[in-house]
Amino acid sequence: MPLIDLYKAKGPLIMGVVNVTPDSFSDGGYYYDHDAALQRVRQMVADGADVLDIGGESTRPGAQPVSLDEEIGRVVPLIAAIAQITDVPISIDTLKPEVAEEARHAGALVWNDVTALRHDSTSLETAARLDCDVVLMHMQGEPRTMQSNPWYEDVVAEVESYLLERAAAAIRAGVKPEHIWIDPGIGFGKTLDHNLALIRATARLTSHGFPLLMAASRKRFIGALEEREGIAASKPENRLGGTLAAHLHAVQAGAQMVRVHDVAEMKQALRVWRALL
Ligand code: HH2
Repeated sequence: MPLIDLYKAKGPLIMGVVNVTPDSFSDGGYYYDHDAALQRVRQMVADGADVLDIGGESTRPGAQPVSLDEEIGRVVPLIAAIAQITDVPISIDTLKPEVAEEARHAGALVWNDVTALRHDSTSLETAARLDCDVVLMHMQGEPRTMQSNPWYEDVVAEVESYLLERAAAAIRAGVKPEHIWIDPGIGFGKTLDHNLALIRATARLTSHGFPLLMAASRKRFIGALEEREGIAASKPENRLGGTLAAHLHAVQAGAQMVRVHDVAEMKQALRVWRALL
């Protein structure tokens, strides 16, 4: 079932992050081991995750690129093992079409691509053939250098037109419109003010008919806001308060899914938010 139908049945969805990488910015190393990752997945399912996002290559600035074989080895056996223990939909966070394809065969139902199907010339056609949900994310530049000097004339208008253009390209390639999700890409080639403007613009970004994923969890802009106010930036694992604030703002404005490291806390926040509607 497309995730949009799950959203229609359940309301705002929680995507739990499982990074199987030694160097992710927020939880790098903790879940690198297969068994530890599986344990983390069990906990996220118990905590109420609606989708599990499995990533085998970090996208943080300066992260080491991972070979195709290494990435497949990290994520595919894990996805196969997850599919054995739960019906919760699995998402593969990769920019490589070959990884998406293997992951799909192992049981993944969503391709989450931070390059919006631009990384490889076969990405668009692969997405159409795999017949799964796709998350198209905005990024300025590439992960290694994207934070060096992000610049926009009008960040909201530029991100919006990029996402609509990528959605149109996906549809032209044969991806079903109901499979398309968009994501403004918090922290991907953006300053603090760019990130704040995009979160503030959630209602506008959701007004085009494509469901929106907001992924602010533990991101650097939360620490940057603290620094702007003259206090030390919190460490990624201490950014839960900022994460919940950003995500509740987005959900209130119509975001259909949030991507988090802390599923139980996000679930509780959404429960209270919903009770107050
Ligand atoms: N952010 C990260 C990874 N994947 N996917 C989408 N759709 N949107 C995002 O904003 C996004 C993403 C980076 O966060 P994280 O997974 O915590 O770290 P890393 O890339 O270092 O593994």
